[in-house]
Amino acid sequence: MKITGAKVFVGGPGKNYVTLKIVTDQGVYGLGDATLNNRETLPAAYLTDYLIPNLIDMDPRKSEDIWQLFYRGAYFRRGPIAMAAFGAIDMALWDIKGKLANMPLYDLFGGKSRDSAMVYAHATGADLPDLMDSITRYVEQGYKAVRVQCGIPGMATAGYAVPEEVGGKGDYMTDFSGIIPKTEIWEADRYMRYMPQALADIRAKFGQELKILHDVHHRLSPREAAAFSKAVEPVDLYWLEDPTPAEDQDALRLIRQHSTTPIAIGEVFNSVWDCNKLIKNELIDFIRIAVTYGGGITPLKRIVDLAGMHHVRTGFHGAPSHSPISMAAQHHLNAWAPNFGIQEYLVLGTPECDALFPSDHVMQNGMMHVSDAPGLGVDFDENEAAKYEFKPGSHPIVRLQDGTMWDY
Ligand code: CS2
Ligand code: MG
Repeated sequence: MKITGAKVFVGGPGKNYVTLKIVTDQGVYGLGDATLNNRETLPAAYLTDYLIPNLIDMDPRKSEDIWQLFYRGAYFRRGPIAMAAFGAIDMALWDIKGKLANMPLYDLFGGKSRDSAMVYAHATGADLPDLMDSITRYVEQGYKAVRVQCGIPGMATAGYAVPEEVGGKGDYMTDFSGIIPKTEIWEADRYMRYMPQALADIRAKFGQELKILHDVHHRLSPREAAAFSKAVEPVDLYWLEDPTPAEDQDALRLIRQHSTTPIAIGEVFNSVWDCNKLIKNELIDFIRIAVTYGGGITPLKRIVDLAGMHHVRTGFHGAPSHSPISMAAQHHLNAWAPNFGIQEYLVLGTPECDALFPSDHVMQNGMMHVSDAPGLGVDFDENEAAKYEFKPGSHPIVRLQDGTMWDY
């Protein structure tokens, strides 16, 4: 059996999805997602210019050897661009494997460990009352877990993941449009004075059953992160995410020494080596690495197993930049993983997105029911894809009040 061709598509409704399609001499094809948010053309070029020419004539069933070949053979390996490109190939080869076996991927991994997998939504508010309304809407839809973010009174700009207009209603998505980034202003002391009480108010209003998550988005120093984790302990968060930038992994010890608040980290990680120390030293509770930037299903299965040995559960990244293809790969991993925790779930869910990626993975009452179709269980409509073109975007940047650059 041979790979006879592969093609990359960039574009989509409201997002520049990077979709890889690998075709074989037996008519079976596989799909992969290489979407690297706001840098989408880079993994696309890596695939088109370097990897696809090597794939032609290879046996698509040898997903392990092909992964090792590209990873070890790259020399300048790791990093989000290369790993997103390897990840897309790996997903597509697993998709082919499942279709050849006529089995959904979760069965190839070892079978289902649960009937459905809990997901969490993003509730946001310009201010706390606005956030409370947003949470109410998700609770009414049956969500059992909600990530909560709101504007901080007195902060010059709205802050991470909150609407720019006070009192704005409805779901908010960060404005990534345009190549010149927008600027947000960050004030850690104001945030630290306000947010613990806001989280306590949310707990008081919604009761003990709701799973409450909060994302600091890498903005606190290790000491501040330790103090914040301790201050929010009575809220009983499901997790506190990215309290501090994770490049300095030893800093996580300080948080552990001061608090029992569960910590989730890893959405910007690219390999098992980024996770290894945090998992082995049991400095985190949830690993957030994504199947896309983490290099695909093959390495993620290893990370899941390593995590399981150290009481670390999964909580894979699921920002809207992930296409339904990588989300499908994660739905299968989530159905199988014995140490599954929760899944972030924000697929656009518009009729345009559903037309581009037809699938029968079903989200209901805050639970994801994985498709039983062979392979990934998601398709890609090339006629629909022809409607979209690449539109460059940028993450906002963050500065302190005096202009000092900070972490977004
Ligand atoms: C966020 C991300 O979903 C999350 O937890 O931290 O949305 C992040 O801001 C984006 O993925 C950046 O591209
Ligand atoms: Mg996050």
